[in-house]
Amino acid sequence: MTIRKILAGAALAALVAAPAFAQPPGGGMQMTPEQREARFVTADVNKDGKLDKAEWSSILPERAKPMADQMWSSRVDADGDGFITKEQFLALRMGPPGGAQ
Ligand SMILES: [Ca+2]
Repeated sequence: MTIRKILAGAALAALVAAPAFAQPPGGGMQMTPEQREARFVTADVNKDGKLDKAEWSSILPERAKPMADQMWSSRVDADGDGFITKEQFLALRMGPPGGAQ
């Protein structure tokens, strides 16, 4: 009886735990590199392979747009050339405002 209970419990635990392995680390909230690249392509409306501030700010979430100027100059276009390349875009950490810089 006790052994049957333990076996049943182990089987149940395996069933419950199994779907967790299908989830990416972090609960799937992070965009994959492929999704980020697709976003860059969407934002690059003039297809010159880089984003200017207007293109970049067009893909910001609404709540982040009031901070677009500050984010652009302090974090995004850090070298101040007026554009970000795809490599720079993919390297960005678009974390919540006030997070680690
Ligand atoms: Ca562009």
